Amino acid sequence: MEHIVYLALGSNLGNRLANLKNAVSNLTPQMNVKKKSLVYETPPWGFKEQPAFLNQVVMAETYLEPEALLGHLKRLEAALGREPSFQNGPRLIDIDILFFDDVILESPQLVIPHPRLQQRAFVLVPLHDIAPGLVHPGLGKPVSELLLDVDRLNIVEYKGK
Ligand code: PH2
Ligand code: MG
Ligand code: MG
Repeated sequence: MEHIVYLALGSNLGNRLANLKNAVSNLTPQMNVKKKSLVYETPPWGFKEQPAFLNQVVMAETYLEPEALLGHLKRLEAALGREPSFQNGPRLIDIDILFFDDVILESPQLVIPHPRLQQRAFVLVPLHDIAPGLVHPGLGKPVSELLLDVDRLNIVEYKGK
């Protein structure tokens, strides 16, 4: 069965924009990217003493099931040069699963929807670009409402330089 998934991408090391672009273009052929948000420059959340991030959200179709999708994304992160860091620490590329259809899943490896997405303006702002009416299956609220409860200060569209 074909699934609709939303992914959050982030980078704050190296050529951040190239890292996002490489990640999106290498989601294929296992995934068919249908929508892409703008790219935003965002202040680091969680651990503050690190460079600013670029963040983007994409919507894609895939036949992969959740665990296989996670494997695909982890292999892609490694292939693009990601090295181990600490929780919320700097990274060349991070690709997180936000939503997988309206599945609610909690396994030791994977929690869907992403458990912290509702706290993160760097996810909700780009997600709102492509899916304002998408309802969070656990919280029962659309992205447009979730966005009202986060601080989106200093999140700006990134136009490169
Ligand atoms: N990712 C994190 C921790 N903090 N902050 C921003 N602005 N953007 C991120 O993608 C990000 C973060 C852990 O994955
Ligand atoms: Mg992450
Ligand atoms: Mg991650």
